[in-house]
Amino acid sequence: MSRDEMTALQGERLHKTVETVYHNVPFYRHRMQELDLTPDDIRTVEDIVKLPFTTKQDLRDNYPTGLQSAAQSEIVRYHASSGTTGNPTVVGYTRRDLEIWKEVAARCLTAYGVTKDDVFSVGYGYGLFTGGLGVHYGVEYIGASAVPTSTGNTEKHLRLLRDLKVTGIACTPSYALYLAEAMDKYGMTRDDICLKVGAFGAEPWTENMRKEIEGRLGLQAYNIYGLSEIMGPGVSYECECKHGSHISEDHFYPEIIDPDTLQPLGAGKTGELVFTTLTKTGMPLLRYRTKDLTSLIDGECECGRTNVRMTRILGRSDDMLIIRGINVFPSQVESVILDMPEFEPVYMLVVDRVNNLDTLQVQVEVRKDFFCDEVGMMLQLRKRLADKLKSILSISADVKLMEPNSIPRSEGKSVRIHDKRKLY
Ligand code: DLL
Repeated sequence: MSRDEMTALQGERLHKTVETVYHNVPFYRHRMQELDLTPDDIRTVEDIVKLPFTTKQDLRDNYPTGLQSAAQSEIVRYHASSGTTGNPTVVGYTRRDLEIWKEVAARCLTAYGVTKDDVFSVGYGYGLFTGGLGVHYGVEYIGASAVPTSTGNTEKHLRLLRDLKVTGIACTPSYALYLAEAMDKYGMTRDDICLKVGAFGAEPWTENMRKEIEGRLGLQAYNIYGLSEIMGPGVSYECECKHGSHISEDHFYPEIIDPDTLQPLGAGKTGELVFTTLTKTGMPLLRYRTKDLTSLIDGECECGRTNVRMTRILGRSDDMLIIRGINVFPSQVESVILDMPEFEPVYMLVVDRVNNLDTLQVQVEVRKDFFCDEVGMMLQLRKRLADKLKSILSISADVKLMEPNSIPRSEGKSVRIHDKRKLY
């Protein structure tokens, strides 16, 4: 599509989206009324800057379904991802949303060269996380054979890669490296498998990791990006040029803003990525602040695709950590600790990568009155905290109980995260 055609289509879809949320979502109607806006003020994509932003906090404040636009009877699926504290972010999809999601996921796979002749292993988690089911339906849609391996059980995964002659795989880049390592352990080499392509995302990765994964698994490694609030995997994807990820901008309109001033930044400038959904009907979002830092690459790609590209995610403008593909906010850990009278509100999260798998250790100070030499009691306390953390974070943390006053206090901003992972 030419730029002019795309801009016209986006303007039309934007107007329709704004009209829909204005009438169906009180949150947006009030925000727009505060700004003295009606849907008629939003006609072209240039008008988007008049609209209010949406944040994860807004989703939390309207938990669970306050921002839903479609009637309950129209929602056919829910997914959920981590909120900044206890409440997850819930996203409802209509049948039409799932159709579009399937199509954008299939676009990614097609760009990687996947066809109906491929056997494709989906190694993202199936469940509330969007990775598994999101990629799965794209694989089926193009007629390739989906193998829903999900996460865990690496030995069975490797066996299936070999025996089903799997040619494509989707998983986090760190899990891809973990698989490569496990192959050594089980006495397999890359000649025992016939992988050709991999779709890696859900967490940041680098060019060096790409080289390493490609070398060890013998495949072409491509980026896949997405977030559940906007859809899930498939918001953007690399093509064979591996120079930026093409955004499905006919469905998700991207902007880059300065995270401090909230002003739009020009082409090529690095800032926070913001998306407005253009076709979603379950929970359309206006100017959703992803907190992901990146820049947009204008102009046509050598592959011939005309849709705009984004560079790799360079970081976040908030303190969200991605651990084993799961989003973790330090504030979630804090809220659990503050709820338990046995602990001081002093803690430290130590994140590391051991054998290509992320680890999380939560160090927390036990209050003087509760600290004791009785091992059984301390073990019980440790287990209670570990269980609560597991249920809130969806990943296991190694809890380390610390003596009162043993975690260093800082004079300025407290340092609560020690991320030892090196994205080399
Ligand atoms: O991670 C969706 C997804 C699943 C994408 C599978 C790709 C593959 P959430 O759990 O909502 O959704 O997390 C979204 O993960 O805002 C980024 O910070 C990060 N992220 C996702 N993909 C990439 C990527 C899924 N390719 C958050 N590179 C986003 C860097 C990524 N970060």
